[in-house]
Amino acid sequence: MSFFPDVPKIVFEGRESTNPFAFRHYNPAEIVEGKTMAEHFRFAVAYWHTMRGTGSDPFGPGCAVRPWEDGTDSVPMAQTRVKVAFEFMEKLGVPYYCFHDRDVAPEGKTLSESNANLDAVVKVLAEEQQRTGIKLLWGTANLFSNPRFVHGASTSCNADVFAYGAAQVKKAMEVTKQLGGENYVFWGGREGYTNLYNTDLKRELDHFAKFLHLAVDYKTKIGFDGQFLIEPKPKEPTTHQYDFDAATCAAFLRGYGLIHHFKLNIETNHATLAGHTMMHELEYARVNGLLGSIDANRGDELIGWDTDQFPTNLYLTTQVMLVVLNQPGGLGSGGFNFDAKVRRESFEPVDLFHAHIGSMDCFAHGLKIAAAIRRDGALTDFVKTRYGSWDTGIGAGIEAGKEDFGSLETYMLKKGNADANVSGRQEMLENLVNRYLG
Ligand code: XUL
Ligand code: CO
Repeated sequence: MSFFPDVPKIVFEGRESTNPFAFRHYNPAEIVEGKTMAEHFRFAVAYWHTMRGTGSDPFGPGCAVRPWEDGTDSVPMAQTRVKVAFEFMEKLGVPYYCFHDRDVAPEGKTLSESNANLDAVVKVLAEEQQRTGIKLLWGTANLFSNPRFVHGASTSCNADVFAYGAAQVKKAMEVTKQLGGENYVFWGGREGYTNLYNTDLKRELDHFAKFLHLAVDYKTKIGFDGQFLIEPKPKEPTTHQYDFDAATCAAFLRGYGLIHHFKLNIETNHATLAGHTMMHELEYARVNGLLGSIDANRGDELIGWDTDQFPTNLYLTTQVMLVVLNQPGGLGSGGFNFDAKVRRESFEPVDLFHAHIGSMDCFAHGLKIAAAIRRDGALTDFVKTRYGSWDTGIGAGIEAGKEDFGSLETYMLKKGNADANVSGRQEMLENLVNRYLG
C-alpha cells in the first residue's frame, strides 16, 4: 500500500526538464569539487514540520489534508506515520531525517509512559532505516511544548523541571545512539527570558552550562560518538534567547569550558531574526571552528518572524555554498536539514514534494554556481590582494607579534602618513557574482 500513489520516484532529468516531479540540478551522483552532490548536502527531512505540521496558525486550526492520519495521537498512529515518512523520503531520494522525541511518539502521562511510547516507535524507525538505508542525521528532545517548560527547561526557576529536562535528553540521546544518529542537537527552546524583574540571569546561564556539561558526561558514559550541536536563535519564544547567534554561542561555550564538545547548527531564519545574513552566521561559525550543520530554510522579509519557509533563493544558496565549500571536509557529520514547512495554503500531501524538490534543486544550483566562482578565483584573489599589506613589511611584523605600540609609533612618525586606501569595489564584486547566476 502506498501513501503517495500519484507521486513517482523523483529523479534527475536535467536543466531543460519541465517535469515538476524531477530534479533539474540535484544530481546525487554528480561530482563537484571532488565530492558527489549527495555527499556535499546530506539532505534531511525535518519530521516535525513534514510529518506533524498541520498548517495551523494563530488565527485558525490546521487545515492540512493528510489522508493517513486517523485523528488520534496514539502509538499505532505514530507507527503508521513512520511508514509514511519513509515512503516520502524514499520517493524524494533524501538520505537523512531529523526528529524531536515528541514528534515521533506521543507524550504519555508520566515520563516512563513517554519513554515506553518512544521505544515502541523507535522500533519501527529502526526497521524502516534498515529497509531503506535512510539514516538519522540528528535527534533532539522537545523541551518547550509541554506547559511544564513554561519558564524554560535547564534555565527554569523550578529545579524539578531541570531534572525532567535532563531525563528527557538522556532518553533522547540513548535513542539517537540506538538509531545510529550522527549528531545530537540542542536548540534552547525556552532557554531565555522575557523580563529581568523576575529573572536571575546569572543563575540561569550557570544552569544552562551545567545541563550541557551533564550531557557531555553522559555522552562519554554511553559512548555516543555523534557530534553535539547547539542551534542559535535570538528570540521567539522568549524575548531574549540565551543562544542569540553564533558569536553569543561561541562566547558562552568558551566561557563555560564547553567549546571542544560542541559545534553549531546554523539556521537561516534564525540568522535573519538576529539581524545577520546566513552567510555571516556561517562564516562566523566557520572561522571559529564551529560550523557543524545547517537548518536550511528562510524567513519572509516582509514579516520578520520565524516563518520557516523552504529556501528558493539562488543568492542565498550560492552564499551558503561559498562558505561551506571553503571549509575543508564541508559540514563533516552535519548536513542540510529542511527545517521548513509548507504554507498553510499548500495543504495537499503533494505540496510536501514540491517544497523539498525546489529547495534541493536550489541548493544544487547554488553549489554549481559557488564552485564556478571558486574556480574562477576572482573573489578569493580580490580578498587576498585587499589584505596584501599584512603579508609583508609592518603588517607581517604585527601579525608575527614583533611590534608594539612604541615601534608602531616610530614607524609612523618616520613614514608621516598611512598608505592610501584602495576601493572595496563592492558593486563590481556583486556584478561578478551576478554574472555566474545568469
Ligand atoms: C525552532 C527550531 C527547532 C530546532 C530543533 O525554531 O529551529 O525546530 O531546529 O529543536
Ligand atoms: Co531549526
